[in-house]
Amino acid sequence: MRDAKPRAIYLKDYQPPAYLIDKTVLYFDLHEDHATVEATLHLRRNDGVAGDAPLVLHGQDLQLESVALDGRALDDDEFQAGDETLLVHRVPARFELSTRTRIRSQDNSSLEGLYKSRTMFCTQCEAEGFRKITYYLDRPDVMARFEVAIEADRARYPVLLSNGNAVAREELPGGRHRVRWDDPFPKPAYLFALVAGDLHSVDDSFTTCGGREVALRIFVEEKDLDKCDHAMRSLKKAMRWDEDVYGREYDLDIFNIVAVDDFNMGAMENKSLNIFNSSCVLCSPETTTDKGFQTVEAIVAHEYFHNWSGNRVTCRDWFQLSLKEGFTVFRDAEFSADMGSRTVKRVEDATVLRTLQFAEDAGPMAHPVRPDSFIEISNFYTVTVYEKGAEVVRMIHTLLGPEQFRKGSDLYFERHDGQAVTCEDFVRAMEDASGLDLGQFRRWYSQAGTPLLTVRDEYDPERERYTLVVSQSCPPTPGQPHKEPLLIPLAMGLLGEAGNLPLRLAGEAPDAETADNTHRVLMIDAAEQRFVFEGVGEKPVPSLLRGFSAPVRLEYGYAREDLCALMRRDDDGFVRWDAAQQLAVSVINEVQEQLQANQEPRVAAVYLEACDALLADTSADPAMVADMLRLPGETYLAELAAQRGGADVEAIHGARETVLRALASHCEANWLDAYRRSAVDAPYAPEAAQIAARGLRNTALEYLAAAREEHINLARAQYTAAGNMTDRLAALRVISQRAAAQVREETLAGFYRDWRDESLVVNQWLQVQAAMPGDDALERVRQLMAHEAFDLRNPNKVRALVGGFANGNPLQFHRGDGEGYRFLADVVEQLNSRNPQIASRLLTPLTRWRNYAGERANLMRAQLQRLAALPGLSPDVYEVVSKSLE
Ligand code: LYS
Repeated sequence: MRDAKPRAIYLKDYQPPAYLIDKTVLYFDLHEDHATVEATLHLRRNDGVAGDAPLVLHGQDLQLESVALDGRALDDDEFQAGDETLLVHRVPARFELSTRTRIRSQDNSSLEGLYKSRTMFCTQCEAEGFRKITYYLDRPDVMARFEVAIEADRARYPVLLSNGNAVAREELPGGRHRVRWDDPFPKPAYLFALVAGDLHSVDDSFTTCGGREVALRIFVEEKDLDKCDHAMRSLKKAMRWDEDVYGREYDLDIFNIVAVDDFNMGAMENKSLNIFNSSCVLCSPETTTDKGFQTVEAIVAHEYFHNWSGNRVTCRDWFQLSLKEGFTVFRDAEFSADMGSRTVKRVEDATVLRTLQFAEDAGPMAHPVRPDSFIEISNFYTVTVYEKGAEVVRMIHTLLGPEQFRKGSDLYFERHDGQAVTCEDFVRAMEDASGLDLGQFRRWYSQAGTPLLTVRDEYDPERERYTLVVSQSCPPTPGQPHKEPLLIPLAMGLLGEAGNLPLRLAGEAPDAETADNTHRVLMIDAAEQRFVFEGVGEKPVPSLLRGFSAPVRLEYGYAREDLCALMRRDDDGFVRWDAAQQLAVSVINEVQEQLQANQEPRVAAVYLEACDALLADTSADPAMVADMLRLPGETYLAELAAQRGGADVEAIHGARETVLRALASHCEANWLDAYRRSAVDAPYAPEAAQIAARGLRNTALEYLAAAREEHINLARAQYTAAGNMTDRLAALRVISQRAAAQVREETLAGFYRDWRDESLVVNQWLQVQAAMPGDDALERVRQLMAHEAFDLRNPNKVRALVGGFANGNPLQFHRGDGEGYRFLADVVEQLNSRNPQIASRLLTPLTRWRNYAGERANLMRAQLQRLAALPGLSPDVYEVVSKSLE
């Protein structure tokens, strides 16, 4: 922790490194009360750098024991070890620098650098964690070959892993042993990894398209050996998919995954040694929900795909983070779409974007996909860099088409293999391969904020002309008061009485019509544009932003009947879902106004009937039906309300609950029918059809329990009979939300008795309780923090309980006396010094204080101010708090 205010760094100040490292030789000597790290760096002055440039290495929380240059120990006046750097004066053009440092991994609670998770040693180096291991040029544009030796107690740590290939194993005196690893691929330090533990592995193998036999291993604690099959299957599918779709083959003979319990993020793509949060690798039908299975498949694939998009071609600096993350999220989203249901995946991703990313764009931490500046890079592993970044790549895919896009990605990998590059290099490869000019498109990387498309239309029946007038704008964001027009691909169609109408723009010859002339992508590139369609024989309903073709908000004055028509009949799954959402939002808003005017609330009949009809249509995809009938969440509604002046938490909750109950009772018969008919008889499998059936059934259960108290019995019966965690947890959630106190408490207590030994299941139990209604909710959360099942050092537990409360229980988090805010700030204060990354992430809901009406905003801000005044604030928390108060 520093005393001076942390300072921002800027992309415009980027300078190439003064020195490069060709080879890094590391020796780790691991003990219970310390570890020593000996590093020999083979350094070389970079071209064009002045001969008197000092060498400045990064280092943090290190105890330096010795420094030697080309084998000669340096005197005290030949180097300077500061809090965060080691400076060596007067170095030759080529030399070897050897340091010996001591670190205290056992006390490292930041989970960054080398630390202990329960009984094992592991590392997390992205973004700037390697400097907590040894003095180094800890920046991604310095790529070195690594030779690593690990020495440890043989009984406690029989497994010693690092990147690349194991080249030697030796027994040592005193019950110790040593393994040496060589990684032939030069890499930045953030991709270094080390693991030492009493681990067991599930082994398999994969033969690449080029005939290379790759040994695949997933290392876990012995008790978890039976939970690795799905991850292994997912890995093999991902390896095959990357060959088929991107032509990318794996490049070493071994690929390891290790599961660790204490981990700040989901997983990490260290070269050939991926380290995973155990929640993102372990699964079994008994302990894991469908959603959990899908998450594991997606994250295993994501980390594997990084081997090319991230490791072989890496980032020049951390401002370019989206180069690897945006592209890799796009790749894993397409993989998931190919493995399951494309439309359902698209709807899920659009939901994440519209709820979380649009909110980030509208808040004080808004930043472009390629940020211009940051104080702490850990704060920029965001939905903007990842998910919006993926949408930007998706738009390039849409603009180029699949074949040109593949040519572009081939060129990108070929041109930049082994290099550390920029987002600009990616776009240029796409341009060079396709011949398309992406000049204006580049603004997506530099401009923050969510663009708004406002659409009007005119229909001229005489001339059979239909005109769409599309304007774009983008609200100001911090540091960017003025925005330029973007290039936005707007996928659309026109819905007529009998289906989609053929599309012909004025000026196009009738014979320009192609096979699919009912769908097209309009290029929006100016503040306002008109598109005139000819030969339109009836007034159509426009179907806009098909497939969520761009990460934008779109406003068009749909009548409710139009939304019903789209919901029922449009070709595009996203548009159907979005129409249902828009309809729900308008109905909820109407009820909110009625409630505020003290009127008897009336839920629009068109909406209830449209939903009932959808539910009765047994030919519809059950996953889509469930998605379409699920009401928008309270947090999303609050964000929408904030744009119109300020969110009233209670009114939103009340209105949503009224609509939910109306939908529940109006469709009760069909909900019951859906519940019964979507029971799955076959043995559990995490595959699309079963997941869809369970999704609809559990949605039906939620509505049924809201319709009538006696339906709680269905939930109780399902809870008892459930053969998998998806159904059991869904029933538990319904019981925890709607059952009478005694049933609720008994069921929760029984669940804990049954699952107390499964830490990941216990996290779900914590999260379910964090979201429980009632004025005692906060008290329950406080008590759970003292429960044996909770552990402040474990990020999964903190996220489940504290994050689950602050993000998943809006009514109680925003209670009028401000105690929810105080509670969150208290936890952030406790975590600030222990685990700054998690502390800073927890703060997100408080940063939205400007969204809330009246006194709530003041209470939220007061907690931010309290945090701002604390001594010893970490840069992570400092950045979020100070930007939120600006
Ligand atoms: N690169 C990792 C991933 O997204 C995340 C690293 C997080 C570092 N703070 O796969």
